[in-house]
Amino acid sequence: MRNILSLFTLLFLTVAGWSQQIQIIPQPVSIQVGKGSFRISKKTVIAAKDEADRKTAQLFNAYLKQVYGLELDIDHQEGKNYIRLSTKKFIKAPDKDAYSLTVTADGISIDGDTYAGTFYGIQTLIQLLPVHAGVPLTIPFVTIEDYPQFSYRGMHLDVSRHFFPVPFIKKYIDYLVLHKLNFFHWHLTDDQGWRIEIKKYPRLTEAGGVRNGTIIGRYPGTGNDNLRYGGFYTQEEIKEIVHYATDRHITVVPEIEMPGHASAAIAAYPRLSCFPDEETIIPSHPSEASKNSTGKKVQETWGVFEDVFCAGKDSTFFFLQDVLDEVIALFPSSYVHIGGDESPKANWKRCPNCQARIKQEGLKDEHELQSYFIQRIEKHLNAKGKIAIGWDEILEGGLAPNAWVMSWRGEAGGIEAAKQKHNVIMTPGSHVYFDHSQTRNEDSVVIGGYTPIEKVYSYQPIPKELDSVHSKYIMGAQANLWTEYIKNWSKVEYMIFPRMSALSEVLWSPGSKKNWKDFERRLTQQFKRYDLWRVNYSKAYYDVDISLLPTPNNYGIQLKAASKRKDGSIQIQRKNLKPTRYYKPIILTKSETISVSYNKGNQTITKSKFILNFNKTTGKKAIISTAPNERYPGQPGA
Ligand code: TNX
Repeated sequence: MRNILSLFTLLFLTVAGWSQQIQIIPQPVSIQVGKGSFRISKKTVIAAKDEADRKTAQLFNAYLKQVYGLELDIDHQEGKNYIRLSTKKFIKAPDKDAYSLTVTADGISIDGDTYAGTFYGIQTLIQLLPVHAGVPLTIPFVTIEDYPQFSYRGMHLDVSRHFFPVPFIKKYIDYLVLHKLNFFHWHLTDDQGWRIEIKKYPRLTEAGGVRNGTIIGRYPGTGNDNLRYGGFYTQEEIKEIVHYATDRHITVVPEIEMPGHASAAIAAYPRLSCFPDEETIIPSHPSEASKNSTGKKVQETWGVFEDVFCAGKDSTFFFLQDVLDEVIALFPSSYVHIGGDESPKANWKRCPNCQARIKQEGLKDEHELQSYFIQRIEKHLNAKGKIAIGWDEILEGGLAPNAWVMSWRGEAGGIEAAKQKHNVIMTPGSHVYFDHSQTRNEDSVVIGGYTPIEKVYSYQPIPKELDSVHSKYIMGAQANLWTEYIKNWSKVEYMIFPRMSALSEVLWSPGSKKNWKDFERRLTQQFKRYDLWRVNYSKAYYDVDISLLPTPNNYGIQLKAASKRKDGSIQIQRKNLKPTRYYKPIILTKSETISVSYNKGNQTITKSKFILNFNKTTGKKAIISTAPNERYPGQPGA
């Protein structure tokens, strides 16, 4: 009996162990765990018949080689011991990119409804592999059925404010792939640099691609670094990226900003401005080079600038159409993003050409002129078979007939557009701006805003305000990475990870499968995968919350530290003392610098320093001579 019992326990523990290993982000639609496991070895053959599946097989093989140092044979037929990729010729749900993945004693089968589906199956298989290299590649018996909830699952990258060369863009695409995202929104032009080669207008990159310097620190900054800063992608490089993305089932959406955020284009071709002879104003800390020269310049600071494309001159439209024609030829995607955000109307108000246009076209005001601008460009794109996407400002003055709206100033624009039966991509600043900090203890310069991973995870792309008829216009969502304060690649990674994991689950997994507690369990495993991929992810998840309160008898203050995580311990380090584990509030009676860290085993996960300065009133009883408003009594009470 005892033996049977322990056998039973062993079996139970093993099954529990196997299911423990299955920690996939984004959570699949259904997972059934069996008993036993299959081991990928040198003898395992990847079988794939179709050209597209063979491509996927090669990419998987490249992953195995890079991460585990293992390279497999790829064949048309499976024998015993296989990883078989096949994409069905009859398609169950073509818009769903569904796949199933089955692991048995003989091998692994991945069957996609579409080639993209099969490719997603491989991404899931990657997450079934060990999180450490150098161990057997054992995979539990499992059957997974899976498909995405939203058809648009995107990440954006601003390469204007700071430029990231081709190898990094490829890396970014790799990250999207590993998270089953399928749209890369490439923000190629802005006030601080034009980054895409346009053959007809070489000055766009020659002059518009370089700025004389950049402000130092957070806007308005403390000075200018006076370093010439530039970079752009040649058309060959653009093609290379698009090819790279297409192989990985990622659609690249190029963005060419108009009519605002146009300083770089105007610096290259001043006639695009309503006032070609007016000098560019650099509102804070211009570089020495810019101070010592006149004329139009590429911006050196951040924000919104009045010198926008002139809507009064037909030549502006001809120029933009030429640019878009070259862009269209480079990007096979059906979508072109044309910006439309933050375009001040001041220049148009005082421009005789713009005012004449308003009269001629019977427009009410400059907002309708903006709408005229976008509609005219949209018509050009539609005629070439392309769909225009714009930021939510394109609603103002009337939406272009077929445009998709990207809702960034909250969800209101998206709701309005969906009600008008326009397709919508949600990118609200409140939940998916990855340029906001994800920790309260950020020690690098960031733009502001606080968007921790919990907040991203809580996001629901379909707003409650929409009924079932209109909610189908919500195509999905996207996180944006504006790079004013992101100068290098490790910061890119630090800002996107681990929030991208939360985003992927928001967009891929069924609402019924979303569960923060369970996500946390899988996230801990995902951190190990990040380590395996050598990405620089933020440890904000382990932040220790500090609160300060007066002692009951007012002789000092008590410092309380708390962590939501239970898998480690809090350590406190005070001057001249050994670090000690935190158990209860610490009483302080004089100024001190304290380090607080979160530790797991003997590893420090996060550490922050607090400088506490005492003055005569610190911790003392305060007497308030005027009673506070009852709605704002303070903490705790008056
Ligand atoms: C607003 S979001 C912008 C960008 C800035 C960003 C900073 C949007 C359409 N425009 O130009 O980089 O805020 O968070």
